[in-house]
Amino acid sequence: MPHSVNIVTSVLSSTIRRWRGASGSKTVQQPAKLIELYDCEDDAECRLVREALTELNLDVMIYPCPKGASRFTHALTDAGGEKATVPFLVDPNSHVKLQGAEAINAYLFQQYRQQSIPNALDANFFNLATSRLASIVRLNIRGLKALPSKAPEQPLILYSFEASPYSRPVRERLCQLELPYHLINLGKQQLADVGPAAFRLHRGEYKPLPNSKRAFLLAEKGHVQVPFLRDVNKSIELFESKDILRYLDETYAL
Ligand SMILES: N[C@@H](CCC(=O)N[C@@H](CS)C(=O)NCC(=O)O)C(=O)O
Repeated sequence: MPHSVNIVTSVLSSTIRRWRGASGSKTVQQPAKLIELYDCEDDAECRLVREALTELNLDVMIYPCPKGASRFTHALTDAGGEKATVPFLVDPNSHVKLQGAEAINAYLFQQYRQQSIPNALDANFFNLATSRLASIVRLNIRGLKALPSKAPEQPLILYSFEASPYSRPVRERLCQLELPYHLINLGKQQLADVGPAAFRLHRGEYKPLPNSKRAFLLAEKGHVQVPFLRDVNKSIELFESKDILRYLDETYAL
């Protein structure tokens, strides 16, 4: 599929979900230990969980489990039993293990915002239906299937936010290749963050919130743009979605 079509259907996907998972809270502190999520990028419930994680500004270790997956299926059943399925969340901070978007999102909001789950992220009929539709427009009608791949020694690191149209194709490929990744959520925290990286709606010098993950990325790399991939195994850092997709295929697909 041409990259432009890939991005257009990704925009459509985010629009169907009304751009949930675009904004993130102003929270600075991350929990002491990284939350873990067994996830499939095009699964309707998994999407609702990832939207909640962006909204709560929580980073997470993603263990991709696409159709026909094998790399993390044992870890998933070890964590949740024979019938465990995605989305499955492990929070080592509170020793909580949960399955399903409803239970996971209720837990995340209670634990990390002391609030009940907002309607927009509840696993109700409407949200599940729009989340399914958001996958259908990506034209993977039969669902994301595992592709043969090499396992990296260390997980990759991806800066992204759930609704980012440029990041979604990268997350899908990471999922198909069953590549584990530390997902750093960079949801929009203020008006100045809004817009594509090349022409933000706010004119003038871009100033992220002080002390935020965006501010750290700006200080380190000179600009803030997602997707941004770090592969510590190969000492590679890449900003452009097209380049990242090519890199993943060339490096990890078999
Ligand atoms: N040409 C880039 C475009 C990336 C881009 O504009 N990403 C948007 C999010 S979808 C972004 O970084 N916006 C600025 C921000 O979130 O601060 C690519 O293909 O990766």
